[in-house]
Amino acid sequence: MGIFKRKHKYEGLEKTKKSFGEKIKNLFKSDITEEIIEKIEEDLILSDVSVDTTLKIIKRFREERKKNSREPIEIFKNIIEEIMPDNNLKIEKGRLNIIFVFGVNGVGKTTTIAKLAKFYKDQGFSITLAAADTYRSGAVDQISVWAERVGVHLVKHEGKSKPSAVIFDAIDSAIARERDLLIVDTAGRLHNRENLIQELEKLNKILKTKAQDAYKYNLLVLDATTGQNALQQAKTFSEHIGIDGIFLSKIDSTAKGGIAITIANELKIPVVFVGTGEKLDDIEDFDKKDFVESIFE
Ligand SMILES: Nc1nc2c(ncn2[C@@H]2O[C@H](COP(=O)(O)OP(=O)(O)O)[C@@H](O)[C@H]2O)c(=O)[nH]1
Ligand SMILES: [Mg+2]
Repeated sequence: MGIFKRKHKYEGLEKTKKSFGEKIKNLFKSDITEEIIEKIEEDLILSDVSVDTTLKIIKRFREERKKNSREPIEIFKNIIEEIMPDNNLKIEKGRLNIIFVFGVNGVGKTTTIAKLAKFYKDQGFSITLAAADTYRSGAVDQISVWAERVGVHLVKHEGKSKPSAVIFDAIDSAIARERDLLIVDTAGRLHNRENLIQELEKLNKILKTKAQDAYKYNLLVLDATTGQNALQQAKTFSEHIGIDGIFLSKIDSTAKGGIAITIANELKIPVVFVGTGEKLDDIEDFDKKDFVESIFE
């Protein structure tokens, strides 16, 4: 079990389980010859486990097998777990927690925020959302609808405003109301990538300096269906804004859930949630052991 209580078993992983998990599991049923190892390697790569990560897994597997008499599939699962960092998200009541959400356009940020709000509201947290995507027309309306549906407080500005102004107000409001959790929505597209990064750097700084006592967590949303592209996005963001954890959205829409393993290994950043659909409850807190068990069960 993870740090959180599991609701259900990664239902959104069906596609990955069928095309990746079952294939590999079947390979492990035969004698582990060189030919089988090569096939495992191929299947890992086909499921968006990067070449580097695949080679690392296979190398460790060979080493472990020499000194370990456990079932090969168990050794294999264990290696995957070991290369993924642990879930490090620690939202606690009785203090202000801030989740700063960012990522490129269309990855699912706003939907994710609604899911997170519901997830924590169901656990008794008091929540404020900040509508700091002030660039795209319709963005404020979209988050307003979600906030109402979930039944949480939203700080937004009417008319033209700057994201920094919304964040200032949202922090004041969250502190004044003694909220447990403030979740900040941001834009995913400005004029260009450089612009977006600069804006996010600014917002990050405001959050850090204006809410010094808060527990702040920078959450990057990545779309699992974009595969290796997601990895590139994560690299770009992490060069400029610290990333504490990753929300991997749309895992229901891909058969290549191996991207979770790649991201975790190559960036050394934990995946802390996955999005498993478009509805409010389509969210799973991430536990690497459960994840690996679910794929290969
Ligand atoms: N299948 C699936 N769709 C998702 C998921 N999360 C978000 N979406 C969809 O992705 C699209 C973009 O979402 P949105 O929240 O507006 O993205 P944003 O631009 O990053 O804020 C919408 O159609 C969402 O319903 C998910 O976990 N699974
Ligand atoms: Mg949005």
